[in-house]
Amino acid sequence: MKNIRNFCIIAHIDHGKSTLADRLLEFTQTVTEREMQAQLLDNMDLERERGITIKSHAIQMKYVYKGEEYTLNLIDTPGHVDFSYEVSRSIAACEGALLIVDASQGIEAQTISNLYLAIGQDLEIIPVLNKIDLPGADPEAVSDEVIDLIGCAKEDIVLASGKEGIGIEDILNAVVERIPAPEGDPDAPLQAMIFDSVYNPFRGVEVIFRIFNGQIRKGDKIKFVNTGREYDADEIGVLGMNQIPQQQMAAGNVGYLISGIKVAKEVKVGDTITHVKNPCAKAIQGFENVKPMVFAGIYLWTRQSSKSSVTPWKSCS
Ligand SMILES: Nc1nc2c(ncn2[C@@H]2O[C@H](COP(=O)(O)OP(=O)(O)OP(=O)(O)O)[C@@H](O)[C@H]2O)c(=O)[nH]1
Ligand SMILES: [Mg+2]
Repeated sequence: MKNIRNFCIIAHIDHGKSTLADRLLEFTQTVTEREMQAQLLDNMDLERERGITIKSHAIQMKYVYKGEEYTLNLIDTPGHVDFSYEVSRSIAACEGALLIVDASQGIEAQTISNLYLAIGQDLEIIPVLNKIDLPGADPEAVSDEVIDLIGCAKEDIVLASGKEGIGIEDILNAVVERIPAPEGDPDAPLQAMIFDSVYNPFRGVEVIFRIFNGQIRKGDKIKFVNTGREYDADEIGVLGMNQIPQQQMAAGNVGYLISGIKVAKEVKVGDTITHVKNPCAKAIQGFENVKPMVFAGIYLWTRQSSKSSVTPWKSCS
C-alpha cells in the first residue's frame, strides 16, 4: 500500500484537466502513441461531441520514482457546475487532488467549490498553474491568487502546460512525494466504496470502487450494505487503458467489479461493498455531507468575490 497514490484532477470547466491527464498517461506510457487521442478519458459520445467531461474517469498508471515503482490511480473529473455531484464522488475515493488553475483565467467559481469539496474530505492539494504557454498567461498574478486562496508557498505551485507537455514530470513527482499513501487494514473485513458505475450493454453494470479495508477475490460472495443486495464477484480488476482482470485486490486500490447487475438503479453510489460472510461493522461514512460543501464553497466564493482580499484557507503541505 505504501506505493499507491489515489488522486483526482479538479478545476473549473475548461482549465485543462483532461488534456493534462493525457500528458500524464503518455509520460507514464499507460497509452501508446497509436492509442493516443486528445482528451482520451472523455470516451463517451456526448463528451467527444461537446468537448467537455461529463463523468469522472478512473485510470491506473505505473510510475517509477527514485528507483521504486508506484501505482497511481488517477480520476479525471468534470469541471462544469452541473456535474459537481460527480466530482464529490471521486473526491471521496482519493487522498489527494491536483487543483488545476488556468494561468490566463485565474481562479473561478468551480475552482473554489471543488477545492472546498476536496478540503472537506481532507485531501492533500497540489496546486497546478496550467496553460502557461498562452500569451495571455499571467503566472505571477494567478500564483498570488492561489497563494491567497489556499495559503500555500509559491514553491508548492507547479507550473504546467498540458498542451506543450510542460511540468508533467514535476506533477508526477509531487503526486508521489506529497500525497499520502492510502491507509487501511488489508486483513480487516472488506469495506469498499462505490464511487461510480458504468452501464455496459454486454456485461451489465460495471461498478467502480475504492477499497478502504480488507480484500476482494474473484468469485467472492459480496453484499452492498445500503441496498442489502447480494452478488457474486464474477470479475474484478484494475482500470488501465482496458480493464485488467485480477484474482484479488486489497485495501488502498481502485478497480471495477462485474457481478451480473443489469439494472443501473441497483447500484447506489456511495454504497459500501462487503462480504456476505464476515461483513464490515459499518458502512463507509463521509459521503453524504459533501453536497452541502458545494453550497458552502459557492457561498464563500460569492462573499469573497465582493471583497478585495481573500481569507487564506489551509496550508498546501
Ligand atoms: N494553450 C493551451 N490550451 C490548453 C492547455 N490545456 C488544455 N487546453 C485547451 O483547453 C480546452 C479545454 O481542455 P480540457 O482538457 O478539455 O479541459 P477540462 O478542464 O478537462 O474541461 P472539462 O472537463 O469540460 O471541465 C481545450 O481546447 C484544450 O485544447 C494548455 O496547456 N495550453
Ligand atoms: Mg475534462
